[in-house]
Amino acid sequence: MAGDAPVTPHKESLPKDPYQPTTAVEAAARGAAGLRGAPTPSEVIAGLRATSNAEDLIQLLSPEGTFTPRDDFPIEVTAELLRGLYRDMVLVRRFDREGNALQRQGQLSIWVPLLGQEAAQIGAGRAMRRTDMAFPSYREHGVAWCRGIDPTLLLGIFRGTDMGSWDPVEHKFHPYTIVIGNQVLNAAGYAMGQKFDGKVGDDEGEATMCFFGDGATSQGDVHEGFVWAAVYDAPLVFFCQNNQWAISEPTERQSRLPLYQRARGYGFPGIRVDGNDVLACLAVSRWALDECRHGNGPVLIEAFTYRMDAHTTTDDPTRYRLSDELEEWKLKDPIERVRAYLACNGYADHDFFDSVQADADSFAADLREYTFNMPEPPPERIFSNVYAEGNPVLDAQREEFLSYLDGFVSAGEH
Ligand SMILES: Cc1ncc(C[n+]2csc(CCOP(=O)(O)OP(=O)(O)O)c2C)c(N)n1
Ligand SMILES: [Mg+2]
Repeated sequence: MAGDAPVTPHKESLPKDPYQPTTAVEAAARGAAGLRGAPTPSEVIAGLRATSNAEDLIQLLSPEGTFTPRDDFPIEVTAELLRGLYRDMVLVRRFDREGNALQRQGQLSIWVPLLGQEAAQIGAGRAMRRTDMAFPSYREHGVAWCRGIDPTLLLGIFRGTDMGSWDPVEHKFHPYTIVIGNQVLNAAGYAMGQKFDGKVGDDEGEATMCFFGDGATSQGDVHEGFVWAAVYDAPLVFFCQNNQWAISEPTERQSRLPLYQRARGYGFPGIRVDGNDVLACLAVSRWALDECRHGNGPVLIEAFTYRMDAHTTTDDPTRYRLSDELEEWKLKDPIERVRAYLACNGYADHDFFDSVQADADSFAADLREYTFNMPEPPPERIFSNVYAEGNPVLDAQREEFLSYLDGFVSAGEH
């Protein structure tokens, strides 16, 4: 399918002088049009956080629920599409809030909230095809949802009894990765494999999407992944959810430039999307995946969003950030803007919103019921999925372990 890929157009159109700022945000971040040396700290922060410049931030649905189409990222907005995205986001948020509450009740050891990042994850997740592969970090419950993972399978990870027992090949969704940035290397290798196997080059091509945070961009693994993917033209969409915090470290401790602009240094396109706008995330992700499946990858997407809750349930964000910031981002809530658009355009009525609410309530009840009665995985599970094929040493160890368990059980019976 692949054939000899021509030189990709996006690479020819990259600016010749990499030091010349191309956008207002970059100019702000680097000081007045790059004529001065290092930017001041306030210029850095202003540049990193600027979200009002349409030139830099792809937005289709405003926080007030106004839709403005763009020729470069066309999307057919139908009632069915919007209702589906709304339902996805409401259910995923409910999953997240239940997970948080179950941790507080002692049912889970830890919870990693996605609150505020629903649009980024559902937009990206719904842009993927079944044949595409996803590599998550640990916060991607919304992407897992889109990949058809039974949400209860995520709960064992946070109870500490399981490593995630879905089949990564069947769902094309890699296990959660806690080691920051490490999945970027895995994803680069996988996408290079797609390229070597000739699965790239036309509309039927495959692509990979890799999810990581703003803090992860400071990891060596991410740099290495960018380099490998770039020089092999791997069909890889790097999807960075910039939620502006890496636990207690703000974005200005990670970069002097908006993160999407790092892509230029590696020779592939970077784009910043409003991460709280599900339509923009969907349209931009579809475009990026399409570039990749046609052999024009990789692409970096920076989804500019905000972590509305703590890093995890072990974290207390009031120690390091002001509540004003949260209040400001509540006005940009990803779900509310879709609800406003649906209601104002007659795409949904009370019955629709009530039925989604009822679905969320029964989903939550099922999750609680499951968690209170969560089965412990059998101890011999530790031997599963260690190697792709059988291994005599491991098989012998499993037998020995099973007979030990037998003895243990019989001893307990006497
Ligand atoms: C290699 C490594 N270093 C440090 C940590 C501890 N750690 C866990 S989450 C985290 C912050 C990650 O921030 P970011 O990449 O922005 O993702 P977010 O949690 O905001 O989604 C750190 C430093 C880790 N898990 N792995
Ligand atoms: Mg972060």
